[in-house]
Amino acid sequence: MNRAVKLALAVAAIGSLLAIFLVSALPVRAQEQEKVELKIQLPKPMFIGTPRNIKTPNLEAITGKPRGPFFVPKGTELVSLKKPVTSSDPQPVIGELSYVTDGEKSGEDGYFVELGPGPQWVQIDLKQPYLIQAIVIWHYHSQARVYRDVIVQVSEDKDFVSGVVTLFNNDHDNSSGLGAGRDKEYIETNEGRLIDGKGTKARYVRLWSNGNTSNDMNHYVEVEVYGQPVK
Ligand SMILES: [Ca+2]
Ligand SMILES: [Ca+2]
Repeated sequence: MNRAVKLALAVAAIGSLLAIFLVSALPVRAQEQEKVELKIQLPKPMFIGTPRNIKTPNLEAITGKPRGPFFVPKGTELVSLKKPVTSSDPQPVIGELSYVTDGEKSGEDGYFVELGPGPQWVQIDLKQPYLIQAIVIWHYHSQARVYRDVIVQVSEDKDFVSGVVTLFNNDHDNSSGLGAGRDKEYIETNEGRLIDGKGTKARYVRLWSNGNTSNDMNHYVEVEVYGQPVK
């Protein structure tokens, strides 16, 4: 066999190996990365028009437009429904902690849980780790208001001592003491606020707030966590 033939055979062999690799690897990757629009069931809006007189230093621009689509990997599902909820305020002033994950999102009275004043958190135990793609929060949506120091963290540690990832933090002046955040404050609506989970692996989700522009109390109508099981 002369050198040219040997070289041609070697190139052919490498080429076919590469082809096998590409054919076997590509469909898996394409499947993993296939994105679909996240479908979120929204409650009925409770107010319309321009929010009145909200004075707060770190508010995002109000567009009045609906939230655009949010895309998640195919196979992402609601993983928080009816999951257990704990809180820094274990005895809510109004309602029950279970309201946070009961699937009811109405803005009417009787659907929100009220926690005491000052910085408070609620925590959802997803019962197993998930790749978290999105968290949607409805604090209270029958009146335009801004909740202070909204901080969303995830962890595999139920005490949030180690491995804590902060996904959202709009406490621009660090008044809640968890570190200053760069996210903007926002007005509550029936759309809730969608936080990008960025595929973070975690079992527990902890959400902080520190009163709001109408009163010092903390409220939740519902929190939804969307994720994929960890394989
Ligand atoms: Ca609820
Ligand atoms: Ca603050």
